[in-house]
Amino acid sequence: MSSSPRPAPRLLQTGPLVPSLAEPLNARYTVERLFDHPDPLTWLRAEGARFDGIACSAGLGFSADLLPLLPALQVVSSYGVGLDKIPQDALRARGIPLATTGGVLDDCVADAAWALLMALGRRVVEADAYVRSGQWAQDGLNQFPLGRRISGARLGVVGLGRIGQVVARRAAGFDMRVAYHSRRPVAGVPWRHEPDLCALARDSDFLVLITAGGEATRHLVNAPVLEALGPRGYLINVARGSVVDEAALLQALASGQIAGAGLDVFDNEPAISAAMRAAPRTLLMPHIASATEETRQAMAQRVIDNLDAWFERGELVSPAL
Ligand code: NAP
Ligand code: 8YV
Repeated sequence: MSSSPRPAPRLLQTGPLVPSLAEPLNARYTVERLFDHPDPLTWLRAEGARFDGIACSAGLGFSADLLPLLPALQVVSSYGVGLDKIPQDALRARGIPLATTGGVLDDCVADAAWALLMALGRRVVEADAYVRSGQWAQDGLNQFPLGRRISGARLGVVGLGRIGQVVARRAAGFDMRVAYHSRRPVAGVPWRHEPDLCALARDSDFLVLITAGGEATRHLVNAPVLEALGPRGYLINVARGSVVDEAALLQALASGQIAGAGLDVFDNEPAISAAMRAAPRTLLMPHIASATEETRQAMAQRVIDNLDAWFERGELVSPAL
């Protein structure tokens, strides 16, 4: 007698996902969307026992309140690498493995940090506006404000994890002097570890933030760090808005205490403050550091690969917990 095929595992989708992920996910699994329900917790109290896995994104994550309502939960697969919106402690306590897209997006996030760094230093966006507005024709040659030299400059990297190491590696092509800050020195890398973040800021022309987010790094970059970075120092943040004390940053930009900032991430994104939108000497991006066609496709595929590996073999391709 042939056994009937096993039903597809049931996934709870906790927030919106890009179509390049949602569509293949729906084709392979039985997926239900928590956020379609007006009172999600009441619905989960009745239905939660049916779910084997969670599919979520790093940007939205999900609340720890969901977990007690999911007694059969086996695995969580997240689109992205940030863990700041994922209830890591509660997952760990239940022994539920978490997969992210760690490693898949390193190059593109590092490239985006470099795009901000180069554009800030060489005033690319201002220069474009200057030419288009006709101001160049009015001023004549060589009137546009001078930029800053990138080659040979000093790069400080805050957080030398997967992405931070790629940011640092790229600097070799620009003959830059690189140092980094993290809680623990990283073995086997050629760059100097600086345990004092103010000292690193003081010694940097460009300070790139690519630490983890969450409580441990909240306002790591505060008024004293910005003061140390100084009027010739640029801040680049591709980590999380919470890593920077935004009020102190706005103050430092307004007073000229730092040279400028390139930001991909913010407090309260996407509804960032009016003060931030109007801040001088800033380049702002809408949290798109990983957003290339190639990388976003690879991230979607990795979310699925992690789920398939779990439900087929009890393993994860890129475990984070
Ligand atoms: P990772 O490999 O886990 O590296 C995280 C780094 O942060 C490590 O070097 C860690 O070193 C450091 N760190 C953690 N807590 C710290 C603290 N309190 N003080 C100083 N350093 C600290 O992570 P990753 O894959 O490189 O990603 C890093 C972060 O980038 C993610 O968590 C995410 O928030 C952000 N990200 C943003 C985008 C975007 O679109 N803008 C895209 C991808 C990722 P120690 O533990 O030794 O301190
Ligand atoms: C994505 C990110 O924009 O990986 C992360 O932590 O911040 C970005 O890659 C995000 O995950 C999409 O929700």
